[in-house]
Amino acid sequence: PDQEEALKARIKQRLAAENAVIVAHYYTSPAIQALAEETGGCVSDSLEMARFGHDHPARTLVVAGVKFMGETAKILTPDKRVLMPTLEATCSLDLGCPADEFAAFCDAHPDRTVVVYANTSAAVKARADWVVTSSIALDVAEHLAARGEKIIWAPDKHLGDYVRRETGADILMWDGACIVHEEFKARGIADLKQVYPDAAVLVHPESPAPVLELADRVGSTTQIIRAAQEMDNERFIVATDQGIFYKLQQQAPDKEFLIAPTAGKGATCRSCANCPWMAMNELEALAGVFDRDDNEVFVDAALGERAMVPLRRMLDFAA
Ligand code: CIZ
Ligand code: SF4
Repeated sequence: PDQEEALKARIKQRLAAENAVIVAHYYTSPAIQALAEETGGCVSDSLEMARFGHDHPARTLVVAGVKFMGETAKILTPDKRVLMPTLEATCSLDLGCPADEFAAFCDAHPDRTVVVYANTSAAVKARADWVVTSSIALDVAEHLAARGEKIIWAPDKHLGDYVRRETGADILMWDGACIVHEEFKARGIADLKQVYPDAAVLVHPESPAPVLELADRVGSTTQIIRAAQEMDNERFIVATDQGIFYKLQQQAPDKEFLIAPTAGKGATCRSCANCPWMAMNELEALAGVFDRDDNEVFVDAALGERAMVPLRRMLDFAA
């Protein structure tokens, strides 16, 4: 604890000296989220992180999340310095959608509007017509379907399936998945519901269809937090990364949250459903963030300009 306090004090001092602010995701550790809040930074989903980083006057953004979030920040604010605790923090969706293969896939279907999830590289975004996050995925698909547009959806097939079921949009799917959300098990959730019949089930749409079928609400991280505040239930079973429990407990302190079961784990699992790349955002790495030379995010200027187009479309649509 003393060591943690010392690290936090050091980070605060460096943030002030460097005119920097922390932009953190809900899936980072409680210590990181608390520090971001104490220092005037933000804790949010990837859409709000993008907006916050763009609007904030700080010269340097310290992005505590995964690589695509740092890249998005750099694309939207090329004049700012964007640092990350480590550039090794990536995402199975980003890894599962290599830009060259994706470009060939799009080239083979030129009649389709290309919609990519925010969880992709700058090069994949540069090939897209739209970028979406889970909080606006349904709205964008509905908008496109209403205009009669056929869609390429990448990379998350579970989110894409959900969008297709809900909107009836004509979707050609890339085969990608999130290694965290894909592990939630409908059987385990049903068993837990037997123990706590009063609990409402909140599910992120990166989860497989059988899990979504058990949901009382399906939504993005922000929508899950809102549901927990609004719904009358006192107990919730939550199928998303357990990092979100920090915000859930903060925003709904009188309620109880249980992590949805994943493969081979029991109902009281505390270490499951935790993104290994988000977990790389440790306090030690954050304390050293200004002193290394291997953790600044750069995006090729021409590529960034092309990726900016669908990103701006996303922000304007969500506004
Ligand atoms: O699973 C993720 O990485 C999410 C939910 C990102 C986001 O949009 O906030
Ligand atoms: Fe990617 Fe899943 Fe980790 Fe989010 S939780 S960063 S989608 S691997």
